Amino acid sequence: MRLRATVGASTTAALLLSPFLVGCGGGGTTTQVANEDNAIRVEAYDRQDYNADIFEVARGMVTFELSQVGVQEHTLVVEDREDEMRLVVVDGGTDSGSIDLEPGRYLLYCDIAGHRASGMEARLMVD
Ligand SMILES: [Cu+2]
Repeated sequence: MRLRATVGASTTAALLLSPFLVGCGGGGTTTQVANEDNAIRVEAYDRQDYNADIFEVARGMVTFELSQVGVQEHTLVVEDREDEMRLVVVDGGTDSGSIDLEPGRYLLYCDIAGHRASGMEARLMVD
């Protein structure tokens, strides 16, 4: 919300950028799609959110590449499949792992205490 406090020319920039400010009260969802190798990039932010609301991948082996943007430790797990993959990022690092998924709808979330409750989850669509 800091952008809204700016005035003048900056206001125009804020309005232009607003579709990309996920979780900033503006509505709209963002989607991240896997690449041709069925690998998908996920960024974890200090505001306890990921870089998209919906992640789309293809069935079969899916590779998640988690990177930390900020300083807070974050994780990435698939709900009900937590014992198969748990990615952890600290100190600006990255982590990656793969999981075999059938078509369906899943939930991704961060299992650090309190983070999911703060909204650190996203939908995972497997086609
Ligand atoms: Cu987290």
